[in-house]
Amino acid sequence: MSHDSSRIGTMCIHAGQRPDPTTGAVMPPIYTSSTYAQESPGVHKGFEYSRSHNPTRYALERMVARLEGSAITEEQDASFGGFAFASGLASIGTALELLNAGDHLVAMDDLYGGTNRLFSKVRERSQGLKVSYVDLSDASRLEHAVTDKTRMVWVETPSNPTLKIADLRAIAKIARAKNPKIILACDNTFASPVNQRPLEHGFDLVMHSSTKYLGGHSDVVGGLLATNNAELAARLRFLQNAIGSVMGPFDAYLTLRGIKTLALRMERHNESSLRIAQWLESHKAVERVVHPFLPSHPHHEVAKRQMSGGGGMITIYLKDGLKSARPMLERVRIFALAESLGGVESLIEHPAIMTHASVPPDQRKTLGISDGMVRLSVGVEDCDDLLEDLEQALR
Ligand code: P1T
Repeated sequence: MSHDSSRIGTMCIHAGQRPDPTTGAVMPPIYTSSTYAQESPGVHKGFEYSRSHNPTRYALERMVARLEGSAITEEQDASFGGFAFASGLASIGTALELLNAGDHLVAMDDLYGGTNRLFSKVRERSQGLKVSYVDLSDASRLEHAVTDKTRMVWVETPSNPTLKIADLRAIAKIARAKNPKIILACDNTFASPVNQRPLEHGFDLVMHSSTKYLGGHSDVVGGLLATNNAELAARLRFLQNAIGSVMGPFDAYLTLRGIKTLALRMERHNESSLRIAQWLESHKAVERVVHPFLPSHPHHEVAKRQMSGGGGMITIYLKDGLKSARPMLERVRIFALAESLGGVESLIEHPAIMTHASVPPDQRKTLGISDGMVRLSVGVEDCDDLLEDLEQALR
């Protein structure tokens, strides 16, 4: 059983996978053992201790590395340049350890609230990082933002929650011209590797909150990194073990199981969310609808070039602010009022009060994270039911 297809639907099931060498099991066993017996000190089968090496975690790590288009071989890195962590934020925390104290980081201005909090309230203090928040949906702004001390550019595209699109290729071109060694990192959570693969656009590092689309069933928290740069892979392998915020084997198994249907699920997320976004655009209670594949999106052209589908996220601005947002959020029946996204079930939330409450109010104001903003994660239910649910809630 082996394959070399680079088609995403096949890759989601087979990439980096191989039958278990002892039994032939087609799904990797959940290896719970925290340690591995050695024949003689230092003589073992490549597995010493489960924080450092775990076969179930490796199976997931190989999968995400291949899905993101890494060409790293097993000789270069045991899991092809993929790394799994206890949460999305744990993976970002480890990626930031690639930097030294005092380094400068250019970050997208619109980021998940927890990422913004990690940068500004933790690592600026504990690591002395200097972070510039820049609207990278206009790549030319990077020209002026990069300094002699810039060591990393951190992009979220589509961004959370305003769904801005950054032109990855343009950013890579500008950054490389300034300094080829700057690490270009992209949080690919909203797109998933089915819709967008940043390494193909010249980025070095991809990050996922696998809590979202990759896991896909709102039943597991996790984070992933993938690189196609062997030197970065070696540093990440060291850091993953040295810091130790690794994903456990049960979670790795669940995430891998989720990924098997990722391509199928994304097809439905892409299709239903676009249909709902179009419907919302003509609704009288709605002031503005943001979805990357709507022609009205300010970065629609870049989105169409860079992404094969628009993803399942929609952001809307209601005309009467919180006065109409609160009753709508209380009245939905199929959409669950909850943080998170990317699961099979539809979720809806209020970024200003919920996911982005940790973003300072003045920054929220600049970004347009207002009281009338509502974020939808369109699930894979029957789309007619979702439309009816939104219709009755908006009424
Ligand atoms: O929650 P965790 O697995 O630690 O992932 C953090 C994270 C990182 N990046 C993006 C783009 C994210 O959306 C998240 C988590 N986001 C939510 C919980 C949310 O509702 O937006």
